[in-house]
Amino acid sequence: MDFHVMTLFPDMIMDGLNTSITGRAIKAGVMSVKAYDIREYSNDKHLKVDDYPYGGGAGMVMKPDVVYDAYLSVKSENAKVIYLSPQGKTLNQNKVEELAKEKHLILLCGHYEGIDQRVLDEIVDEEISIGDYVLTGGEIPAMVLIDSVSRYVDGVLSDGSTSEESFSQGLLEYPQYTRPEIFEEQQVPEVLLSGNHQMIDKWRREQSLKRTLEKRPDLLEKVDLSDEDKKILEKIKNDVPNKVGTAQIKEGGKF
Ligand code: 4GX
Repeated sequence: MDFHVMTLFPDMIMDGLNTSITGRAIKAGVMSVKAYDIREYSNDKHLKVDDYPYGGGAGMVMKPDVVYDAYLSVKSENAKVIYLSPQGKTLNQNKVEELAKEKHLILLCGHYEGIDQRVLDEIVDEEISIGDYVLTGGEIPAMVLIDSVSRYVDGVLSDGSTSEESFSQGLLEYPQYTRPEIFEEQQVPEVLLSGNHQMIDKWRREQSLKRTLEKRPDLLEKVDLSDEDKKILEKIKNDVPNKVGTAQIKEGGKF
């Protein structure tokens, strides 16, 4: 998979993604990341890329002609263009999996007060946000998107850990433990040492359901639960009274 990033800070993208797992994947050739410096497409001797907003107001706006010329040198037949902005639809794991099916993605990073609307209307296929907070530019969002999508690219992860992970099934992950067996007087849950994989799987499913109920009860509304899952959840709710997400149900709206 090929990621093409249009940015005023190409080093930020390359330094970030040439590290760790994405860095290894790029070196192995299973994916590529190329950053294009928008400033190189300025048509002005001072390399200006922004200007004052028509109508007045604070800050600067990135010039449409410069961004368009950069785009013309990057564009390819079948590449989808994504603009990272707080006004986009929030990125989630379903969108990540969907984007991983593309062969080429062009990611456009804005700075200042954003980019002239006319060039956005001309070239952008999809606007995506990484969350409801404001950053200084679109580079970190672009890196977040590439990092999350790369996990679904064949050959990036050594094991098949994306197919199993519980978040992709709409639940939170179960807790993990490694050696030593006792840490600060806390023992690793006995079942994990039993070697009984049927019991281990059952315990982990229970832990995923319990965690999701306690930390992110909103996720349970969207997830497809088996009859067995529903039974386990009922048992958890009755076992632990007054935990988050259980009080309203048990007390019938008393709070
Ligand atoms: N998820 N930013 C975009 C420029 C900008 C300003 C105003 C449109 C309107 C962000 C986020 C994000 C900062 C990237 C502002 N664009 N991007 N940039 N949250 O905060 O994606």
